[in-house]
Amino acid sequence: MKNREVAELFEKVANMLAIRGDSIHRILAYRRAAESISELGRDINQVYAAGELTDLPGIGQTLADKIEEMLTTGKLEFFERLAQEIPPSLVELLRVEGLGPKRVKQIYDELGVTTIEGLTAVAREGKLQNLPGLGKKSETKLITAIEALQKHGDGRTPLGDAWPVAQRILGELAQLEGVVKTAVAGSLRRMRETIGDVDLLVAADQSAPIMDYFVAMPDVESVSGHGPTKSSVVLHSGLQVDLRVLPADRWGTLLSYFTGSQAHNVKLRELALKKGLSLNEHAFTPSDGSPEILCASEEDVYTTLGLPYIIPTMREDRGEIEAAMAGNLPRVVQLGDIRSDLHMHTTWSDGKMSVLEMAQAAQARGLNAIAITDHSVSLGIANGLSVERLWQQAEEIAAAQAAMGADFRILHGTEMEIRADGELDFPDEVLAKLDFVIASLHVSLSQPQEQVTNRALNALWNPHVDMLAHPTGRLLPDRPGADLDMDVVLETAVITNTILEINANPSRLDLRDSHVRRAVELGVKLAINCDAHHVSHFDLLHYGIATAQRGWATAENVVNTWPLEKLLAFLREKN
Ligand code: DGT
Ligand code: CA
Ligand code: CA
Ligand code: ZN
Repeated sequence: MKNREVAELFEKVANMLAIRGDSIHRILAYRRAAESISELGRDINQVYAAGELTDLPGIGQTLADKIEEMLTTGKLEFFERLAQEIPPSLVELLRVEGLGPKRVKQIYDELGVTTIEGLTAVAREGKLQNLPGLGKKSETKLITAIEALQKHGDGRTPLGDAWPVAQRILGELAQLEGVVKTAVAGSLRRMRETIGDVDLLVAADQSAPIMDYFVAMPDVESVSGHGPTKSSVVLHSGLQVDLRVLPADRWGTLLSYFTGSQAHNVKLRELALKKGLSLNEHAFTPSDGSPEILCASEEDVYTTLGLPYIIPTMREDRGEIEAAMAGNLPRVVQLGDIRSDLHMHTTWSDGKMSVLEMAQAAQARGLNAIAITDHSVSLGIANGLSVERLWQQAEEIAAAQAAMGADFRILHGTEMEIRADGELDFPDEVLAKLDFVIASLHVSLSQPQEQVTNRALNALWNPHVDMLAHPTGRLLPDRPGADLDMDVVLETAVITNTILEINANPSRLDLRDSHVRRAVELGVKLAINCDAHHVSHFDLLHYGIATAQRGWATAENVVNTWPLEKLLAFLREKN
């Protein structure tokens, strides 16, 4: 079996366990394992052969045994047994908005429905409305939700598509009378690279006028819920948006609960229980009958639990709660820490602005240095520079440097192609004269793992190469990028002291969060760059910062937070 097949089977088991009503811990364990394997940069069969399965995050001995069984027999006995009880096709029903595992179980038990087609049929025949807890209204909503699913699918939306839409809607809601606070929540606030649905929160005393405005917005295609505390809509783009409205004195618990992740919340609730408190979106409720504790801020929620504040991007139950309890939660890199941007393009290749315009825009955003890194000759499609044009460009850079003055530094660099055969686009004597050398994989990304990994390694071993940009070359949501052996790439980057990029463009986010985490553990140097082709792209930086935070990177790990002198000294030492 391949990585994807193992991950999918675990994900399916997690969902079947949820439908069966199993313990949340068991469900989350399978889900975590599925995630861990799908993020793995190596062949799971190799990890197994090396006896290293239990080194993977979220894989203990029990799950390692199950993986071994799958890899050696192609089957999982536990799944087969579970399937006797819970038909695997029921998992499909969870894709329908508004259908949770309990409801799916009920519809299966009472009506024998196992597929979406079966569900549509019983809904149209009016058989759902007679089930306990369901009515005519929920039946109609389910039919709408099935239609939305069939029309738009349920693929996850890239972060960079969902974020601006959420900000615009929140901006509109913030204008309404009586609105005290607004926030995004859910995976969007945690800045996951893809978003299932958008969760918005509003604090206000009166919810009705806000809900009425929300469901009537012009970009709403259909309304799948319209209630006093929660409404849900599907936009014409297919994006689903949930809105919750609650009074401001409960804001802290509301925001904390709906930010998730679910696994993080489960741990918070367990901590609360140990203190004799039950925690939900409304309040902490003491078990001894004393009055509930309201939290107006998230800080209050963490303080009540005896914890320091944990930022949303770290709330994935990847050890952050344990680290917070032990007092060694890292201070991860912040937007304000960034002092330079080391990867951008101008009209010399496929950028839209001049060197001076890029420098001025960067300075206006508070940076004190940039590297101009246009494409190299073999990337003809992006008007890559020949050696001759590269030296002509040096003159424009010198002129722009003179215009900017001593407070701002423009480095002359290149984003050099690693060709399909692994050769670098410029000879060493050219690279030696540049201030900053990026190597990139843009072509032949679908080569077999060993071949494409060797190309990356060839660049890392070149002493003039300072940074490997967007290492895998993936494009969200559909182009997976090169099948790099990430462990080898990261280990080589440590040995050669080469920077790996966290490309902030939301269609890249490459390195991705889990690779950043591994890089930080190994001591790889990182840089967070916008790969700007236009001055407006400098505003994408926050996506890269969030990805770095999700990988627990500190400012020290990220070279473009360093003072300019320290950065230049590092680059000089590197050739
Ligand atoms: P998504 O939408 O799939 O990208 O992921 P989330 O994390 O945004 O999940 P979503 O939209 O289902 O719910 C938003 C947050 O609300 C979630 O992170 C935690 C909280 N939440 C929602 N439903 C439940 C639940 O049934 N149990 C728990 N513990 N938390 C929930
Ligand atoms: Ca969500
Ligand atoms: Ca939601
Ligand atoms: Zn670039």
